[in-house]
Amino acid sequence: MANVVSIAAAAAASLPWDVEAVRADFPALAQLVNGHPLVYLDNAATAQKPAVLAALENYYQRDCGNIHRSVHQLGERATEAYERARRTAQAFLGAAEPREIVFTRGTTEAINLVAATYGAANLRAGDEILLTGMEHHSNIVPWQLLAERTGARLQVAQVNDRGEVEMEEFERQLSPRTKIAAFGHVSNALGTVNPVAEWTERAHAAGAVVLVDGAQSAPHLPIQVGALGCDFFAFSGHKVFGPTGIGVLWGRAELLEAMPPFQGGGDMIASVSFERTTYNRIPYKFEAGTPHIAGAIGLGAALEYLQTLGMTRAAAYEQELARYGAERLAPLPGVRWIGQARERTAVFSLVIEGVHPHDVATVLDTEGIAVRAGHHCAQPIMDRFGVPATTRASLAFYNTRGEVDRLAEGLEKVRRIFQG
Ligand code: C6P
Repeated sequence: MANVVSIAAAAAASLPWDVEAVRADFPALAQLVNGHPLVYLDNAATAQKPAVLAALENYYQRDCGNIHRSVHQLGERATEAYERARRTAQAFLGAAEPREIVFTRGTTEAINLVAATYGAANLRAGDEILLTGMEHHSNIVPWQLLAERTGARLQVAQVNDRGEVEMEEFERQLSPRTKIAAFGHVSNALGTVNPVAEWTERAHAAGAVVLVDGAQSAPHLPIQVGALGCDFFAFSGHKVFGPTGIGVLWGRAELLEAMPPFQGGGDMIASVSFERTTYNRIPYKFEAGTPHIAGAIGLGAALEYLQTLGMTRAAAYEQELARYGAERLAPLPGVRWIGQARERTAVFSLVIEGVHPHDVATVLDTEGIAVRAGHHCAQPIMDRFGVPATTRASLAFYNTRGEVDRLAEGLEKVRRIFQG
């Protein structure tokens, strides 16, 4: 796994990060909100977009045809652009072949796909599915549904006070009954970067198949699925600076080939009769119906943009910002944040004594600062830390130290308003 320390070291030797030039690629950042320059710190929920709009427009205004079925020029161009996006996603993940890339609606659908196909075909009563205590609901509920259908059980590796799952705990929850281990690479609620390559090795040794929820790592860390060693990796387009409604499931070809289809419909078949249907080859077997063609093309444009920027340099810059944020927020009286993992991304899940997280977010919004308040679709980890909700600031490579200062000033204002 690309760990944060090695990323920082690699970046020390590379070009400086010109954050103002990067910001110029994101038109939404240059607006006033409530009379203040926008400070967008809700990147874990969804990220702002660079050049993808041009790719969407080009598809809708020039190349608009359906894919894989029309021999006319527009259909051919659309198919080429869609399949090029698949190759870009393959390169972005370091996957072996384009056919290992399945376009989905996002991380949520990707995990549901694996649970409903691989899971339903391979799990039996008494089998176990290993999760961790910091999973997003999208990486809990599909497995609960599977458990209900099959009689399998969920096992949960618990989180320590720093917001980490210790290796001993992870291993304690593994057993020969573990058939699937599914865990987040980066926690959306805490920012913890999990040692997923090491966990994968242990899970494989126990005989389990491994799914990594990459929704919060793909936007912030260079990903090489080969180095992670996992069997499935899922991420969402809108969090990697691309469109909503599109995402990727990467899976090992031999697993995808053996899995039954997810949904039935056009394009996922080789032949259909009322007696018998045979299925298309992968990845088309899992892409029933007309897909989100424009979304895939837009996602491809976003991933090409990230490749040009360089994920290693972006991650190193974000690590610098995370350090600065910790320095700036730690001394604020009455403000604490949950999750103090040794390996973290630039996420601050804040709790201000005596102030409801939604009130914090509302006051910050009057200052033009966008954060998220709530349980972040990760209620079990909120319960673990004994809070119903937090105010979460989640940073990206286009945020600046000046914006972190604005956040700190905004939090001071919250305290003045509510605590006098
Ligand atoms: N987390 C957040 O504000 P979708 O909705 O399918 O694009 O992604 C789901 C998902 C899965 N796993 C993790 C770790 C996630 O963080 C998310 C989405 C957003 O934290 C919206 S709830």
